[in-house]
Amino acid sequence: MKISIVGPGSMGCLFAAKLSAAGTDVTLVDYKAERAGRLSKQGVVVETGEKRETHAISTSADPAVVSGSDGVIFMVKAYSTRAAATRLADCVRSDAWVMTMQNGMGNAEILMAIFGAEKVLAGTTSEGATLLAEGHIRHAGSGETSIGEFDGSDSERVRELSATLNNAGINTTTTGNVRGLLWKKLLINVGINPVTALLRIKNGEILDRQSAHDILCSAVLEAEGIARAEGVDPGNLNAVELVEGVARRTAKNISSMHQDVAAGRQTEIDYICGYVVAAARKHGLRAPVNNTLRNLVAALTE
Ligand code: KPL
Repeated sequence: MKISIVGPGSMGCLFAAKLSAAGTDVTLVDYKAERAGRLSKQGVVVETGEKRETHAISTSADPAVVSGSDGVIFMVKAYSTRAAATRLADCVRSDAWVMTMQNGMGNAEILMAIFGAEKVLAGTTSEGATLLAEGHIRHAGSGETSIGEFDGSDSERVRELSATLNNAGINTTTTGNVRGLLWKKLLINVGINPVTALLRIKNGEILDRQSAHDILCSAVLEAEGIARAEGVDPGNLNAVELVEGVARRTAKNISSMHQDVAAGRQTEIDYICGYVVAAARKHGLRAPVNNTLRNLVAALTE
């Protein structure tokens, strides 16, 4: 299977390195030509505990590189999905799939509008990775990855991709309930990302601080209520325990939003807490905890 991964951030580098180490033909796609050149030359460096490995990965800013791929995984920030997909729109093969493996909501809808609904897969991962420098990451905690057809159908291409990811050591399951899956990931991001970004703490520290943990609980329970108002079945779960479990497994990770705030970059808050607030409004409901978290994080980078 030949895969293109769009976005050389922490998660893009992690997936590219793991797939390439397992023998999959993988290409990283960037939009910055100079950075792509440097990454191709220096490779992707992955630190895991005391171990440090360098993986030679072909990286390109030429949209045409995706034309040889069986599938394209989008791992750019949610606010860049439209621009990235538009750049590649004419180069993705007619029989190829495209998959969002991003934080935040609304990415699959953008991919469907640009590539056609029949091409779109969606997935989530709770792997924890920190970008230490360009093309240099720390894999701070393993997590679960789940993928499926956006329309919920069963398909050979999803089974094949799942096998490829598992073969690369990325613990992957398939699901027929992608909407529930995306909301489940949203609950994780709602509970962990803003709190860690605002307090500048690692994921695990939320569990050690009573007040931080209180905020996590209020934000997650509020968002879960909105998911139910949306008619989403996030599965048989205790939402707070789900988020606590991820915080525990990725305890040493610096969440993506914390990394963004520390680097002075735009965050994905509008696609996480902001999405919950907008979804609540559609049903005549309010989501004051998520609204306040949204405003606090937005104020940090305004
Ligand atoms: O998705 C993440 C993120 O940082 O964005 C988690 C799962 C919270 C891991 O840090």
